[in-house]
Amino acid sequence: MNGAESMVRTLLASGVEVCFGNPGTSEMHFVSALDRVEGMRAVLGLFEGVVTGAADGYARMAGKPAATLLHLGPGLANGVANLHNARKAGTPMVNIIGDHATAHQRYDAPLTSDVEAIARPVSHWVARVRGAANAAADVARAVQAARQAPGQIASLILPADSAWDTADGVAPALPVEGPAAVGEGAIGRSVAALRTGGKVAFLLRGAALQGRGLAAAARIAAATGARLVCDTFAPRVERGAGRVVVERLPYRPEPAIAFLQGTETLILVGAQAPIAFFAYPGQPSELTPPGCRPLVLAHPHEDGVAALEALADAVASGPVAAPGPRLYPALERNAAFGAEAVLRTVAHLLPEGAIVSDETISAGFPHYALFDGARPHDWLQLAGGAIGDGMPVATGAAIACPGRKVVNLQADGSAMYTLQSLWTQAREKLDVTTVIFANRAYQVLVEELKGVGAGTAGSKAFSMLDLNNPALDWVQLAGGMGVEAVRVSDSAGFADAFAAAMKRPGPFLIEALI
Ligand SMILES: Cc1ncc(C[n+]2csc(CCOP(=O)(O)OP(=O)(O)O)c2C)c(N)n1
Repeated sequence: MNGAESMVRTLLASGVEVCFGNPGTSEMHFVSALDRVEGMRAVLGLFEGVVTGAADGYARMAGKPAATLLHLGPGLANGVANLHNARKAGTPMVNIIGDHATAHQRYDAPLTSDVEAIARPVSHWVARVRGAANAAADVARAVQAARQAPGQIASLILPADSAWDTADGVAPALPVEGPAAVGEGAIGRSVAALRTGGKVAFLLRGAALQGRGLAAAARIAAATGARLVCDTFAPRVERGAGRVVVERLPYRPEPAIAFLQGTETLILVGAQAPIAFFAYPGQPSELTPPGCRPLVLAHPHEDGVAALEALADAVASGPVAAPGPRLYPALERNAAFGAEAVLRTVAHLLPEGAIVSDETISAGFPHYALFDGARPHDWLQLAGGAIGDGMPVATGAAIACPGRKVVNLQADGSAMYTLQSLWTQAREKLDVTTVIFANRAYQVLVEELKGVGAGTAGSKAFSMLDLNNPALDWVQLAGGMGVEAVRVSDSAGFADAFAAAMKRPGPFLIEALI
C-alpha cells in the first residue's frame, strides 16, 4: 500500500466518506487510490471554490467532515474564499493539498509555492506529511482536528513522494472530544439574569439552532418571555412549522441596534456579541445597544445545547407546545411579480424536510420571516460574507442528504462565482432546484454606495454594479452544463415552474426575471 492509499483508508476509518476534489499531476496517486478503495465517494468540482463550498454544505448537513483534494498552492488559493466561509461557519473539513515531491521542491518549478502560507489564514490546523510512513497517522490527526468543536478546517499538505512511496498501513481513528461542558458559574449567571425579571434576549448559533437546542430555548422563552435571536447570517437554522421562531438580527447597524433596544441582558450561546458587517462613517461597529450587558452562556467550542437544557430545567417546566403550521395561502396567479412573489410561492410550496441554501443577498433580506410558517426545513446561509457559496453549499447538502429536496435561492451576481456547481449537480444527479433572482445587478452595492456616503454615482461607477450588457442567459448557462432550465417573468409562470420542480427529482433551474 502506498501513502495515498493509506490516507484514503484512514479517512474512511475515521468516518470521512466523501472526497470533493479537483486534482492535478501531484495528486494522481491519491486519485488512483480513490479508485481502489471501496466506500469513498469521489466528487469532481470544476473549480476549487465549488470543491470547498460543497465540502462546507456537506458537513453542515452531515454533521461530519468531508475531505477535499486540491492541487498545490494555486488550487488551494482558488478554493480559499469558500474555505473562509466554512471557517466562519464552524464547519469541519479536511483539506488534502498536493505538493511537489520533496526532492523537486528546490527547483522552483512553475507550480511551486508556499502552500502553508496560503493555507494558514483559512485553517485552524496545518501540517505537512513528512514521508509515506507518516501519511496515515497525519490524516487521522487532521480528522481529529477538523472534528474539534464547533468544527475546524484542517489542511494537510501531501508531497507527491509521500503519496507514492510505500506506507506502513492504516491508522485507527483518533478519539474526538465533544464540546466542552459549560461551567456552573455561566449557567448560574444566566439563571440570575432571567430571574431578575429584566428584558433578556438570547443570541443563538451553532447546534443551539437545531433540535434539542431549539426545544430548550423554546421552553425558556415560553417561561420567561426572553427573545430568541440569531445572527443575520447563521450557518444553519432549523425553521418552519412546529419549531420555535428565532428572530433574525437585521443586517445594517441602525436597524440592528433598534431591534435590540431595551434588552438588558443579551445571553450569548455559541455566538459572539453582534458587530456590524461593515463600518459606516459615523456609525458604531458594536451592535449591542447602550445599557445592554452581553453575558456568555456558552462559547462556540462549548456545549450550548446542554447549557440551554440546564437553564430550561432551572427556569421552566416541561416541553412547550410547538406552534402549528402557519402556511401562507398560495399567491394569486396575477399578483405583481418580483422577489416577494417568488419567495411567497417558495414558502408556500416548500416540501417538508427541504434544505434551503440561501444566497439571495438583497432580494431575500426583507422576506426572511416568510419561511417561519413554511413546512419544517433547514436554512443554510453565507456565514463569511465571501459571495459564491450558495450553489456549492446546495451541492454538498444534496450529497449529504439524499432523499431531501434542496432549494437554492440564488442571487445572479453571486451565482457567477461558482456556477460550475451546476455541472456537478447534473453529473451526480443531485436533487437541487436553483432559483436565480435575476435582477441583473449587484443591487446590494447600489444601496451600499449610498450607505457609506460615497457620493453620487456616475455612469462609470454604475457600470461596476450593473450586470446588463450583455445580460446573463441562465437557461443557456444551465443547459450548457446539463441542467434543464426555464425562464419566467410572472407569478403564475413561476408558481407552475416551481411546483413542477418540487415534483421531479434531479437538478433544475428557474431563472426568475425580477
Ligand atoms: C468574494 C467576494 N467578492 C466581492 C464581494 C462584494 N460583493 C458583495 S455583494 C456583491 C454583489 C451581489 O450581487 P448579487 O449576488 O447579484 O445580489 P444582489 O445584490 O443583486 O441582490 C458583491 C460583488 C463579496 N462580498 N465577496
